[in-house]
Amino acid sequence: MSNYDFRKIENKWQDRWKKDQTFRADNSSKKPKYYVLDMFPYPSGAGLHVGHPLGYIASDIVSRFKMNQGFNVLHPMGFDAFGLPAEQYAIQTGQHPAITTKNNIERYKDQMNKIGFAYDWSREVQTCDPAYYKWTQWIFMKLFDSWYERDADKARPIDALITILEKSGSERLNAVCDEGTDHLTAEQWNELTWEDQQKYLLKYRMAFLAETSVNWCAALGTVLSNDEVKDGYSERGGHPVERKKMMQWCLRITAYAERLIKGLDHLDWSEALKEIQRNWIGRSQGGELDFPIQGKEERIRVFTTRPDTIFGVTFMTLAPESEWVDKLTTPEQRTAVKQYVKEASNRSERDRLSEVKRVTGVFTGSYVLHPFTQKPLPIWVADYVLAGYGTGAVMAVPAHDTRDFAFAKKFNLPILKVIDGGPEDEAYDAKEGKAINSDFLNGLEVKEAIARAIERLEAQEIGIGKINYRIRDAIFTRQRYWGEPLPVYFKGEIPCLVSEKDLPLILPEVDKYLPTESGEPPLARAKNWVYKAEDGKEYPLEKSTMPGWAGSSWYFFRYMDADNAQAFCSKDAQAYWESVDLYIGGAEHATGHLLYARFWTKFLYDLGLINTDEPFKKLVNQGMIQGRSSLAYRITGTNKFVSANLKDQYETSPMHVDVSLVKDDVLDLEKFRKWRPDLAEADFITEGSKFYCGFEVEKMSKSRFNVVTPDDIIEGYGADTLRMYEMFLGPLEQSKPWNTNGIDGVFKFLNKVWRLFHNETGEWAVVDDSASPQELKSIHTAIKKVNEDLQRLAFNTPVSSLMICVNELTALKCRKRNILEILTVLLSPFAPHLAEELWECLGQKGTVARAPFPKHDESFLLESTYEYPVSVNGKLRTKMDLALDMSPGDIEKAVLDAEPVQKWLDGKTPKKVIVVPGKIVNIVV
Ligand code: ANZ
Repeated sequence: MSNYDFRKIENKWQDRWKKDQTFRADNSSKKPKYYVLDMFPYPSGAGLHVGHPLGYIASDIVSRFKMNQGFNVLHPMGFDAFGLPAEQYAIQTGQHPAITTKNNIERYKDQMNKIGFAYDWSREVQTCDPAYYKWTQWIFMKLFDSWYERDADKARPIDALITILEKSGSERLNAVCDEGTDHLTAEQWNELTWEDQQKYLLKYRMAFLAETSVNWCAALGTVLSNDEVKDGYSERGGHPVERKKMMQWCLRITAYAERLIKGLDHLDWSEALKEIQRNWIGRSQGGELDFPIQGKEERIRVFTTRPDTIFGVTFMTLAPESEWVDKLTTPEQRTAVKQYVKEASNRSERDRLSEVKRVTGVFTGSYVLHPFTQKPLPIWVADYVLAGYGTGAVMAVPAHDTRDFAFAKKFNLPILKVIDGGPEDEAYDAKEGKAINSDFLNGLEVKEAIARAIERLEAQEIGIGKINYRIRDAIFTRQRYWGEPLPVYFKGEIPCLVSEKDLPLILPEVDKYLPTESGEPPLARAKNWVYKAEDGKEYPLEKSTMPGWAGSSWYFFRYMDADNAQAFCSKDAQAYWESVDLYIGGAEHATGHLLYARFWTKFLYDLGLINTDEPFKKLVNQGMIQGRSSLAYRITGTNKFVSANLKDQYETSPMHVDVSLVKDDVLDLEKFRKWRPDLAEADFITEGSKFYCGFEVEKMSKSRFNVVTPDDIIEGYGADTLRMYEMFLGPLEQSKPWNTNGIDGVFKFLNKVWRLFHNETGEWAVVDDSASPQELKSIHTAIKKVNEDLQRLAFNTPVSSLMICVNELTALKCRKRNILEILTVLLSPFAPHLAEELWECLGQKGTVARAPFPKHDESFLLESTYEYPVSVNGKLRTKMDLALDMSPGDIEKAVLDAEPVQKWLDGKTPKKVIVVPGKIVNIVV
């Protein structure tokens, strides 16, 4: 090969790797293991753009580096293949989502293979594959068949709960269950009908049915998570979303709240990411206390983080959804309250919390009594109080809480500052009598005062200390087609699991992917969507499917043992691979996927099915690659466009232009006119002969015509250039715009590497001579840098080090085998195709991916020679490179023998030779 023919090289090695299964990981190896994982993609119709592979390239470099270091590396890839886009497409076109998904996956794999990833494709998973979702369903069954025992602090099989209930009832049970679950004695339990026992168990199961208030999007026919709703509209499609109560499957993630927080301490994740999870889980320590209702026997319970402010309470606020609202509204207030509750129900939780300025509320007409002072306090309804948090009721302390303050201001309610435990308002104090004994809070720091207040509340049986978590149980159903069917059928109202032998419960065919006319999910359209139970009778199956995050909550275990038909992952495979050593993916999964995956891992661990309770030891969020959009400025209301630098002279509106029509910001007018029929007649005001576009850095997307695909780059420069260039753009975690300005430089670099091994006429030119100290120094400097940088997951700096090294070796005209062999291995994680080719040419057997990674030798990095300035009679005449460890006598001899010095001596014997080792040689004649 005369020059760097990247197409030929890359095709050759991609075929070879596939044929030889080079990157197949071994489940029973004596080598140490290393598990590198990317967050698997949802295969969208648009394919990969250059932003997607950023993380994949980084993880691939780490995988290859670890292979070179002698690890048995697991580096798999798969597809998160259930999801909304394929289903929306199905609704529009009638195309089965399975077909769309399959096509998209093929496209993705093709694109990935062209980048030369070292994946073990034999372990590929697709979440929509029945052989895979069988186990997703199986895990769901385990969740249904488990409960959480607080004393043991873990999930246990439901049978253990049944045994406890039979023997001793639930009185002494310390378990996670629905709010307000009544206690039963053993007798009561044993006397319950089967139906009632099942209903009771549902209050404890880790997967349970509950009526929940959800974001219902009628247009999409499904429930959306809070993340998927923006300002009352669906993020996807912008359809209106309303709050609605629905029966939903939920998972009791709240049982794991504390463990999910504590587990973070031991993970090698960024502090920022940990903080996001901590905030999401939202632990708050405080107390719950009861306020008696005036004129009634009942009490309203509130949750407060500041029980020490109890003497500053001047009113109470209830969530509009609170069941107290209806009970406490007086006839005079009924119309106003009804109206208010209706309005509030259409505001999303996020809006209700964030719109601090929009203070709204309504008086119920009723009062509670202050638990210490007995003073009546008005009860209001306010939508800043959330139904699902705490008790849905707040003791309002306007002097100490901003939202309560705003509310008190707006509705003219008293504001009472608490100083040293008691109220500031002496008049109040006097009027209400001396019964208030708030002395117990005097002179304490807030923290102490809170503790003291809780003690007092508990002693007087007014309240108890309580830790609350903001996280809610996770809704686990979607009223959609393209997801895993829940392995559940109904005997009347009672949900029952299908038998394990009937898994997978295959997603049925339907005539349309829409909800039915009566609003039932698409599965209601399936013929015969029933289950034949052991009693021989047929029962209706659940019609909702699992949410998108089901399959992604455990896929990292499946890769360990992907073909296992007997188990989701064998114990042996799990014992060997244990957990993911390095996980790379987008920051947008901070609260969704990463929490669910941790939750399922802890659950499987509790049941003894796996050996670890954290799935991802180290995690890195790669930055986004933004698009660099091109804009052409249209003179408003015309079909005339003006070059960017002249645009201020006109009234213009920018229009996105496909980036493929633009080079160095200059628009190809010919192509532009052909781009769209309405532009065929377009006019231009140019600058000289050129028409310049403006630009904007923004998200890469089809609608902005700024998408660059890896295929485009590979076509022009090859995958090795793409890989190195993406790394060269900057630190992995940073977001950066795609900008091809530097790509030529990287391409030239790889050509330069090629030319180190080949002479001008393209022939192999590597020689067996021994290396010089400078060559050794150059390569060992690179070895050191690359090792150190990859160790700390820096990918841009080793690319520069390799460039420096190649420049130096080129300048030294180094074609020496022992140097170039090292260079080839150093380069191989970054530019694996080129490295394999050179490795083969060097006569090496086997893949460069398994060659030992070079280690540097510190002694080569030290300066071993020094360039002595040699003066004759005080005038600098020449310079000489001499070893630093030479004796002054040897230096003198070497200098006097040297030809340039002989010339200056002109046959004379020097009178004096002054040698300063490591500095200078001076000759006096
Ligand atoms: C009295 C008080 C005085 C409060 C004070 C705060 C400051 P975190 O930290 O988020 O847990 N609260 C309780 N339940 C609520 C609900 N369902 N919706 C909205 N707000 C609720 O917040 C707990 C505090 O938020 C509680 O403590 C309560 O107000 C309010 F100087 O009680 B606090």
